[in-house]
Amino acid sequence: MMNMMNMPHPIHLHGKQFRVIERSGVMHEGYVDEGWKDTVLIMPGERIRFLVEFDDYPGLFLYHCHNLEHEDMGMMRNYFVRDTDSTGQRI
Ligand SMILES: [Cu+2]
Repeated sequence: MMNMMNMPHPIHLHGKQFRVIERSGVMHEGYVDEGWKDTVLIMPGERIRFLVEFDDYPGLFLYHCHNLEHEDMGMMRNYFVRDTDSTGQRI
């Protein structure tokens, strides 16, 4: 079985745009983290932090690796966003 952790992953969020605010690795030539994105390339061992707003609707969202072999092998996940009130309690 292929070790997917030693490969770059172009990670895509469905239905949302985001901004990369931190990258743990080095900025390689040609990388551009500025601006709004829906996909970001993450190199092996690297972590990123990003900001995304969920101000229009709650619900089930999806992210996945754009490398189709990775996606087919499980690098596709759902996450659920819930509404909260001003104190952070779920509505
Ligand atoms: Cu991948």
